Amino acid sequence: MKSEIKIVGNALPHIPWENKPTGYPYVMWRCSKNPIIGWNPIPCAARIFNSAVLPYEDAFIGVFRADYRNGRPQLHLGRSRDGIKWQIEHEKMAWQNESGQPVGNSYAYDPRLVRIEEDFYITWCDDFPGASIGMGRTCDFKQFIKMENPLMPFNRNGVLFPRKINGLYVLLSRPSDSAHTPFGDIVLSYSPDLTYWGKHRLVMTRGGQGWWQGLKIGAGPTPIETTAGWLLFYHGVSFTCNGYVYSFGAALLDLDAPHKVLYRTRDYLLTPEKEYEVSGFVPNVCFPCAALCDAAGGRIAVYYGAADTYTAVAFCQLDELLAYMKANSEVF
Ligand code: BMA
Repeated sequence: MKSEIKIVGNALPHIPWENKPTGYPYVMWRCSKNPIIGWNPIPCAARIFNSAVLPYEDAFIGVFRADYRNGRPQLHLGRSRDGIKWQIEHEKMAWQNESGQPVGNSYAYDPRLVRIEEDFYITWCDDFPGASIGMGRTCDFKQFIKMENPLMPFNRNGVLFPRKINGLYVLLSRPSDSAHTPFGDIVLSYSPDLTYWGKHRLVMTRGGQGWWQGLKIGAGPTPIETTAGWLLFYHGVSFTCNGYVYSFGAALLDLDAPHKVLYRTRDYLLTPEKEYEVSGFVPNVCFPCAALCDAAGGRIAVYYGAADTYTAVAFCQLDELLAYMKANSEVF
């Protein structure tokens, strides 16, 4: 029986999609074309991963994390007709301030991309100095305006909700340190104008029974509005004797008070298993930063970085995912 719960949004008939392989027992399955972006994809960059995409006009657009051959990451724009084959621009995105003056940066990584009303907003990890959340906007993907940093350092994984809630913009973030942060919980903040942020609330903490999320957690793609709550994919990290392992799970947040967690996956949905996830520049990383949704079919395609080297895609169906989350939830 089909559930009555729906994605709030538009139909996306051309969403990249593959049906679940027959007999596959889990709720999330990988795209057979993975990895969709491999080593040395453009002349300046050795690796493109942890990137964000959206439907745009009758195709797709994305902001990509490109790690240069000197090791530093920058943001590049990319376009695709099918969401799988991407043409990434060879020059990094050029930012200007509100007065039209060019602004540079020393690095930028882990972008998220969201449409709010008529504008598109990009959040990323910026150098404030030190890891902090950068925020910018565009209305045409030609001119990019860097806005004020919303929060003080150190912070990462800034993710905006796609609409105001009770008249306020909402930003998820993960307070951190300036290095490889051995802790981290997800909080949210409200703003009337995308400049001044406050009313900070704890959303959820690391830990619980799920050792996969025992060390730290961080928001992934833009939350997906459903009639039952906001669906948030998030990464969770476990600390092993061989280093960090990045998996991802999901939570359902209350529609009107999104710091309230309704369900949360006790087990991961996806963990590094495939060669392109367990082996690369940083082994054992699955790091989701974007999701495309087809509201008509309840289909969701999650884009994730694999091993800090590749871009990959995994699929799920809203009905099946929510039923699984309800039956296997641990909220703490
Ligand atoms: C985190 C971020 C991510 C990266 C992950 C694994 O701290 O820097 O960009 O994918 O580490 O290296």
